[in-house]
Amino acid sequence: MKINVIGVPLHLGCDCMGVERAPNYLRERGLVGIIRRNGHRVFDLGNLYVPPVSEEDRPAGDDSLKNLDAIVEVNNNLAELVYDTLRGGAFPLVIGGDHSLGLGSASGVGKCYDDFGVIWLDAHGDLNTAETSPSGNIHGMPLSALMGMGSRELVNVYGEGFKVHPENVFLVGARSLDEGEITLIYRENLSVYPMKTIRENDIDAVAGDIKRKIKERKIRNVHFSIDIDCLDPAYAPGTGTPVRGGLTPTECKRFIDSILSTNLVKSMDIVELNPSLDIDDRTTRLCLELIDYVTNRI
Ligand SMILES: [Mn+2]
Repeated sequence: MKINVIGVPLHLGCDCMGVERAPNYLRERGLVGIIRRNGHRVFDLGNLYVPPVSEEDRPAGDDSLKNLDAIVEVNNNLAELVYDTLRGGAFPLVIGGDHSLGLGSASGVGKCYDDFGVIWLDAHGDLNTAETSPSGNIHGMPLSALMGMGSRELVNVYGEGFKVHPENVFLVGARSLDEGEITLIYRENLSVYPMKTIRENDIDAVAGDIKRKIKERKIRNVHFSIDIDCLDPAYAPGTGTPVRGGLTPTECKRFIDSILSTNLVKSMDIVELNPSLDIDDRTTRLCLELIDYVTNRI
């Protein structure tokens, strides 16, 4: 397969430095070679430009959507690159950067396919809006924006209105949800598989349930967005908002394996690795291991 690697050195959505180093950090540790050894043609498209934002650029008194303009700009460009990549018959592998980039990548997929779904593997919901977010950090808002909820600027990235039907969204691994997110989950009847459910039913059963729903809903294309904080901090400490009680690497791989076996996954994000917060490159090595695992199966 042809795989386009797209780096997004974005930290503006989490307001914590270090995560923007991840794309180059992974490259310097063999990212492209690993994918190539799995038999793919790889094109490294480099890093998207992220405009610098200074303190003076921030609107005084309003911290409900931090760094909004720059994040919208980066996401528009990312969406176009993902769209072009899919149109060219290649697989976009988007390397973050913080998870606000999921808004752009999934929007690019949505322009290519109507019948698409999103699997979001994450310790958090990323379902906040400017109104419900306790921090104003946009990396906590991309999934709600993709479904058409929240501020217009985010909802209208790369085209007016919602990009994915709520019934085609699957949130897996959540264990830290804000009040507004829980309200949204019940209101929209979202398919959410929190860690509690995974512990009670096993990760394979969860993957099986998602695959059944994918079939039922006639979803033919899947965007798979992996936030590295889905993993337990014991294995992946190098991330900005770690939460205890996450997946083991083995469970994560079993889930990935099961979802990839559908052959419906057309694009992927791997986000929120922060090399500056890591311990002995543990999380970096795990990211490379997961990328090896994924590209061995697509
Ligand atoms: Mn996330």
